[in-house]
Formats: sequence, structure tokens, C-alpha cells
Amino acid sequence: MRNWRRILVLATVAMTILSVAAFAAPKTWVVGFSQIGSESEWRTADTRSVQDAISGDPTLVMVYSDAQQKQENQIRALRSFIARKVDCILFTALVETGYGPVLQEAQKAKIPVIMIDRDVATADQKYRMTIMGSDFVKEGEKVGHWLETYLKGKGIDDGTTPINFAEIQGTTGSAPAVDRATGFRNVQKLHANWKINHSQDGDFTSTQGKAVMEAFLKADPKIQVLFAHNDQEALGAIQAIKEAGLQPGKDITIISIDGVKGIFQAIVAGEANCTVECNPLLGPQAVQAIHDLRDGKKLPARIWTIESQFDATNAAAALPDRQY
Ligand code: GYE
Repeated sequence: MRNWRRILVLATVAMTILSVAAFAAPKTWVVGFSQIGSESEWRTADTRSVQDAISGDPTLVMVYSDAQQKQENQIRALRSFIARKVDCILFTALVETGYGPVLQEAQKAKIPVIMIDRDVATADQKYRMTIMGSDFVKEGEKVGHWLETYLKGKGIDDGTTPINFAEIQGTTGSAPAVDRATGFRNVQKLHANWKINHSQDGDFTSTQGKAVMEAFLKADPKIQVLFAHNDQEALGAIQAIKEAGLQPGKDITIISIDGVKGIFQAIVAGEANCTVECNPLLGPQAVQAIHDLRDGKKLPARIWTIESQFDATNAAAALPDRQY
């Protein structure tokens, strides 16, 4: 009899401990991540950062979907996340428009959506909790400001003689392409002699960057400055410039955005001139935001990443520590 009582007491104690532990342990959340594709080194680093951060957290399970640069794939993935009732969605929008209905469906299903990197258009921003990532307008402005100093210093810009600019834009309609173009023009407008004579979509890839630059040079071998919306396009363009018998970084000043290892090497080799950093390592911030949501905290409307810029003065020193 006494043994029975002891077993009963022990069982009660064990159950109390278990239920306290269950109460303290956070509920496991299933997170759907809709990524746009793998068009650049930046994207690869971004995907890896998010995957590592989520797989390193035992309370999170990720369902990953790669849209392979197709909006319809992305909309399908978002609908499948909603159908399987994930706890939250991480979403990078390929382009800004066209996601309103599916985001509304997520909202109706009470599934919170956290945007990472590329946002949706203003009209649809009411359907998501927050956006984390870079200020693309500011990046475009940084490009302009770096060029102001550099071109003057090199005697390329005397303030009046026209300067022949080419621009390889990012994917048409994507937030970074729209905003980087705007930011750059905010500065370009202040210089009547800065002429953007060539501008075309390079889809954020090396292959397209090269093809676009080839076409530019065929039409006009006297281009003086190239602004590529990402490093990948610049790296493709460098090939095209070399094949045209010109010296990238010397005959043509080249500036781009991201800060991937390949462009650092090009800067150190004197074949590119500057990169404005855009940090893809968003995983830890994404996990933090998911935890905050799960804990019932209110997320800030915008979560910014901290960034720098690199040229011949600091690229070599920074290269060994670059993580992407
Ligand atoms: O600059 C580019 C990538 O959305 C900020 O997308 C990102 C951009 C990045 O393909 O390399």
C-alpha cells in the first residue's frame, strides 16, 4: 500500500515537472519561406543565411520554396503554405506588384507574413507585418555620391563637359531595381553634365550583364561610367569590356551594389572601382522577428540592415573577412 502511495506521489511530481516544462518550451513553428531564385551570389548567401538560422533553431521547422525567378511559382508556393496552415511566412517578392490577392488570403487565414529583402508595392504593404532589409534608394544615392568624388578627383568631371553614363538595371519591376534607379537619379539630377545615355535590364545576372554591356559597347564604344544595379551584372560587364579590347576600371569607371567576393577581387585587381554594400545575411534577424511574433510582441514596421561601401582604399583589407 505504502509503495502505491509513493508511486502516486512520484507520478504526480513527474507530471507537474513535465507540464511546467511544456509550458516554458516555445511551441514549434512551421515557417514557409518563399525565395525568388538563385540569380546571384548575393541570393545564394541570403538563402543560406536564412536556412542556417532556421535549422539552427530547434523550435522552428522550415518549408522552403524556390520560385526560380517566376512570379506564378511564388504565388503557388504562398498558396500551398496557406493550405498547409504554416505558422508564419517569410517572403521575398520577385517584383513589387501582383501579390495583393494571395497576401490577402494569408491575412484571412491569420498567417503572419514577414517580408525579407524585396518588398511589395505600397498598396499591398498593409497585408504584411514588417519588411527587413536594405534601403535601396539610399544605395543608389551612395553610388551617385561616390561617383561625385571619384570623377572629380580623377579629372573626369569638370562640372560642364558631358559624361557618358551607362546603367544596367536589375529585374524590371523589382523593388531594388526601381529604388536604386531612383536613388541614383536623385544625385544625377544635380549634375547637368551626367548623361545616362544607355539603360537596360540585366536581370541581376552575370549572363545578362555581359549581354547588355556587349550591346551598349557595340552601339557606343565611348561609354565612360557604368552603374550596374548589382555586382553580378558588373562582373558580366567586365568580361564584355575586356572582350571589346577596353580596360574595365580604367577606360570605364565601374560601380555596382552588393559587396560579393567576386567584385572585391575585381576591385583589388583594378578592374572595378567601387561596390556599395547590401547585406544578404538576414537569417538571424528573420529568426528574431519570428520569435517576437510567437511571443506576441509587436514588430517594427521596418527593420534596417547596417551597411558600408568598398573601393580601392579599403577593399583589400576587408576581403579576408567577407562572409559572402
Ligand atoms: O542586389 C541582387 C539580387 O534583392 C537586394 O537581388 C537583392 C538583390 C541583390 O539578385 O544581387
